[in-house]
Amino acid sequence: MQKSLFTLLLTASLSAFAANHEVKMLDNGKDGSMVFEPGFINAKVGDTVTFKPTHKGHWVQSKVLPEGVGEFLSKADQEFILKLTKEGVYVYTCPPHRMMNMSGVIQVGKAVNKAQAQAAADELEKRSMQNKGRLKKYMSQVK
Ligand SMILES: [Cu+2]
Repeated sequence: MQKSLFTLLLTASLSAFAANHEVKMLDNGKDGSMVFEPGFINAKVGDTVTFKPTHKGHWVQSKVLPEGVGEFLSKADQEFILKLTKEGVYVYTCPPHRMMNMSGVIQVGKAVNKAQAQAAADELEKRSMQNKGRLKKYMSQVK
């Protein structure tokens, strides 16, 4: 009883400060073609990220996640809400536009898995044919 009340209060206090971050999936944005906007987000545990299918033909797939977070793959042209349950760096991509460097980064609290995220981002960068350096720029904002 005591424990469930504590959980309830904790959940309530977390959600009171939780923010939602919106990421648009675009054919063209401020950072170029086939792009998540914004491509870098600094968030807190408990926040959510809503991926908006602003233009058609995009979706989102996880590449690197903090330990204990389940992989995700959204459906094409559908809004997708990601709940940020653990701190660390989240790297994600748009499968059909991975080669165009349509990938993004979310930092939640401390970047506990930064090395792993950096390695995945470097690999995505290396395989990109267009928009070179964009994901690298997003990763460089991880503190
Ligand atoms: Cu895309």
